[in-house]
Amino acid sequence: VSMTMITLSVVAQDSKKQPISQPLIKEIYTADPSAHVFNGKIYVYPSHDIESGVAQDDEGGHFDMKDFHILSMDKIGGKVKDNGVGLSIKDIPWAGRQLWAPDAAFKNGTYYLYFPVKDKKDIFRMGVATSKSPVGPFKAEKEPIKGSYSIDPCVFKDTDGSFYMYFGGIWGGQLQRYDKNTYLGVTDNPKKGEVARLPRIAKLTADMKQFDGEVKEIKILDENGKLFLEDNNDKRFFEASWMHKYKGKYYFSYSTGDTHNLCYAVGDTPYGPFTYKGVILNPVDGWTSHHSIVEVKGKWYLFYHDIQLSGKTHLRNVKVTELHYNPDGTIQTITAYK
Ligand code: FUB
Repeated sequence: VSMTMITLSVVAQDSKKQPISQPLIKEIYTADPSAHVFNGKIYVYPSHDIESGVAQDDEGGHFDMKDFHILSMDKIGGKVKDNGVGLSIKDIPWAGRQLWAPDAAFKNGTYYLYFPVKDKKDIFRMGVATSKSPVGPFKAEKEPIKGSYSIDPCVFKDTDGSFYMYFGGIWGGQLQRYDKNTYLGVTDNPKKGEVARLPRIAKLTADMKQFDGEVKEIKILDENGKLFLEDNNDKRFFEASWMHKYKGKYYFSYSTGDTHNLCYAVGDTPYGPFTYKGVILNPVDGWTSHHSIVEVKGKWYLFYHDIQLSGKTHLRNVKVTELHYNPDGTIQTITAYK
């Protein structure tokens, strides 16, 4: 997120446009929904947007979130419950500011909440917190995950029981500050002509609290097997990683940020390479687009957000709509407004 996002914060809303779905919850602002089915129930782990009064800045400082509320529901279309504060920034010992998009996982009776937050030096790192309940309260580890950086963790459980974290986000998400997992310091945003920055993957250790080995880049290739350039900003990775598996293939989906598409690429292993396949969700109202994809009782759903309730880019609301595949495994593009 960045200043461009702020200046475009109120995207002109066509009054004739009708949203295809309604906010899951209207009492609080929520964004970046990571949805999971745990023990037959649906849980959504979103960011909790607030108006904190922080001035807008180049790096999305006004996305100044301070806690997480976990949402739950028995079925899609059913009553949505806000389970209150599941984790607060004041209970993360190393945190500075900006508690951004989380994800969650379940293993051996414990729920794990993964989150990016800036440390006291204003550098994004990834943290983990645990609970015996899917809705918390979660207890944060004392330190960030070693070797973690940038934003937007997605924790994926493969069918063999291995867990992987996908992550990264450019501009305010700081991914461009790293080369070969080394911090370069504050750098310019990626420029046209450069190869687009790549999302990262790390396998998780058996205790789910650390990276098992080196963080690796994952390749997103065009139909000719070439990496995207920064110039291809309608297709290249910006932020909001998500991984799901469908009919044995690995679907890596993400936001293109400044062009506001949610798109996807398909591969044969969790590490890729992934070949770009198309747009899942056309741009929504608001600058950011961030999602998850989950199967519930044999149907597939896209959880996403827009700014229907507030008209402001930093006060978002999460939604859900059904997602459909074509017989060849490609995903039918969704437009969030009729
Ligand atoms: O919610 C804060 C940031 O905005 C997220 O980390 C990005 O994915 C974007 O949605």
